Amino acid sequence: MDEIERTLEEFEHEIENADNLEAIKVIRVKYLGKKGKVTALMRHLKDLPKEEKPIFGQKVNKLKNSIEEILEKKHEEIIFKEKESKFEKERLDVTLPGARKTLGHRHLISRVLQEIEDVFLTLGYEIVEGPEIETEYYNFDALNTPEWHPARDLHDTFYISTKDGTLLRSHTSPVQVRTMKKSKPPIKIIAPGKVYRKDYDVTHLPMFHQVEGLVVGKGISVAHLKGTLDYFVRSIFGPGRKTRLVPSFFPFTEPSFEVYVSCGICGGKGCKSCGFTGWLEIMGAGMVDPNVFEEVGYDPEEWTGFAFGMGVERIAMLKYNVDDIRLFPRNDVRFLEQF
Ligand code: 2NL
Repeated sequence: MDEIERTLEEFEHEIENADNLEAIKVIRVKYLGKKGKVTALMRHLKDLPKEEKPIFGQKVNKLKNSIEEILEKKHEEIIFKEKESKFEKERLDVTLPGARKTLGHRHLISRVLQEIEDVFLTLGYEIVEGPEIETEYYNFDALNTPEWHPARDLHDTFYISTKDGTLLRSHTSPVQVRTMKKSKPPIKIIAPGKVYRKDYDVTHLPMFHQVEGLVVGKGISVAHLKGTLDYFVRSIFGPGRKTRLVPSFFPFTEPSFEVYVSCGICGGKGCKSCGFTGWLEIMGAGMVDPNVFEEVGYDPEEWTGFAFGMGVERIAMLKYNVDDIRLFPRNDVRFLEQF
């Protein structure tokens, strides 16, 4: 009887300190297993005198039932605690704001180029493209550029080979020459693309983007050129802006002009950003030189035309008030994301 009492006390002490399922299993085997303490007490029953058997039997049974009950309770308790600590570890605050994804966008130069193209598409122009590796013939000769012209200099143009006259085009005019040679007038085209010049400072890049335009027809005059440039300027810079033509010179146009737009900052009064003139230069233009028409097989007595050429980076600088052209290809996100 004392042994039963002691077994229970011993069991209660051990179960008190058990804190995981493995420990419970060990205790269960130790007491209720085949070689366990309770099982041993059961076996002891047959050695007792007949009259002591019922009482002893009852007590051992009670002991066995208590142990089973306590083990079961402890088992559930541990499972509950383990779940609780697992949930605590996996705790998630669903009310926290999400991590915002930053969205990229197209480069400012791509967008301004698209805007320029859209203006001329609206006016019914066709977009034509051509090779960036050109020949001296298409880049200079066909455009009435004399042998001695400084633009042909090794210091200004990237020659690939001076032997066969291959070079990186310095403007997109050769695309227009190729188009005129391939098709008959009337034509109305723009030629956008990359061009290359040996220049690098706040207003010049060795590679920049150009859009040239060419219109050839019967009776095309400076009035058509001025009207077209006026429409272009107001589409890109806003309806309040004025356009002005100033006499200039290019080998491929006669007459030639520098095209100016009224300053958007001072409204034409004169300020620091327009050099106190009230005007900003945006492109070159002119009436196609008869020599260029002769070269491509158009009769200059029958056809006239105007042409213009602009730098996309320059248009972007004027429109968005950027003071250093080198910021565009530098691609610093802190700059790019401002547009
Ligand atoms: C400038 C000046 C210009 C042209 C480009 C052109 C093309 C042909 C015939 C005649 Cl095929 N002219 N292009 C005409 C005048 C000016 O560009 O300063 N561009 C940045």
